[in-house]
Amino acid sequence: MVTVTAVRGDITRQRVDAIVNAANNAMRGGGGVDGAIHRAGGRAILDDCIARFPDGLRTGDAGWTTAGDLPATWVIHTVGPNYAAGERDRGLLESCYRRALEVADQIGARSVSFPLISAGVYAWPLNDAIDAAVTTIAKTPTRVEEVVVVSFSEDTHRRVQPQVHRLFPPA
Ligand code: AR6
Repeated sequence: MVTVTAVRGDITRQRVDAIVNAANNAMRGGGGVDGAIHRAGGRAILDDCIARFPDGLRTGDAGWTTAGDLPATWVIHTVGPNYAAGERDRGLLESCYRRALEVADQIGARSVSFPLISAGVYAWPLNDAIDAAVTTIAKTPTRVEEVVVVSFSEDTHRRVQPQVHRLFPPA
């Protein structure tokens, strides 16, 4: 059984097996959480992205690289739909969480931290982004034992926590 918790913080500091990155199709770094992960993890992440994803990554899909200098072992990269650019298929956003958990199972990650995919630069409406995250994590069969939903701002964390508690009541 997976346990899910919500925390406020910087995902690059998480001591888990894998952290998830909200990347873009090119898979060569960017702003937001992607920029923070590449900055903190160092050049090894970009080198691995170039080696493993010569053609980038499709929206809704996920894949892994080293985590470089980060405390985590792996970065699982996924590409959320760009709501601001008119990509509004919620199935694609749910697919990011499902595929990221499948990749976690492939590599044997047992603890995984997620940011709120598409909820920043890609401008997915926040409450729906939270609902997609929590409900998809709840219904995806996985061998991951511990999921942490990491919010960068206190304001976002205050919205995420009740949704997590609704589906995963604290012991
Ligand atoms: N730790 C945890 N969450 C964070 C961090 C952090 N260090 N930094 C930002 N967030 P975004 P997207 C939150 O914009 O919407 C990039 O340029 C942020 O507050 O990072 O999927 C990529 O290269 C928000 O709640 O990702 C793509 O081009 C959430 O992470 C594009 O942005 C996601 O915001 C992807 O946009």
